[in-house]
Amino acid sequence: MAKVGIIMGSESDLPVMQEAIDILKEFEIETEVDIVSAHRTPEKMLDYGHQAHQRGLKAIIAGAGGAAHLPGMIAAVSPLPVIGVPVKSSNSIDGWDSVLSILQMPGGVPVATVALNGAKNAGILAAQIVATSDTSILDKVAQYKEGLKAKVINSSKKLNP
Ligand code: RP5
Repeated sequence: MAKVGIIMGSESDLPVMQEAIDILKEFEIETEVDIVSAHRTPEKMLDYGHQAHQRGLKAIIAGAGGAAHLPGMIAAVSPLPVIGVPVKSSNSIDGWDSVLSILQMPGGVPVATVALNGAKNAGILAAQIVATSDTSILDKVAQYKEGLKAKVINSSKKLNP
């Protein structure tokens, strides 16, 4: 059963959002991936937001660019934690429009916003949410972090043998 829902406003967001899909695959967390547009398929968006938790999802990653309303609107109707990925899309001025649309949510409706095009971190954060109730995932996240540490130590050793 999928644990993390990954949605995006357009197929054009997929190259960025693929990083979330890939890292969750690395953690062996099942995902469901779909295109859900706040502006072009508003009914589908509301259905998705209302129903996601009933399918057993633990977190939703939502990516969108430009006037990026998808993450916030999903957060408005879903009780699940929503992680927003601002995408620097073709209709974005310079990315700030997506960042601010996703980041500046009103009180009571949080969206955990990652960096511009930061889908990999969104995936890791979703894995950490799943890990709070799954020790095997917790171990995998801990191993991942050890790997990050090892890489830096190796780079440092190469420069300072
Ligand atoms: C947003 O508009 C989508 O999330 C995408 O980032 C952007 C452009 O969409 P397309 O015109 O490429 O379909 O809603």
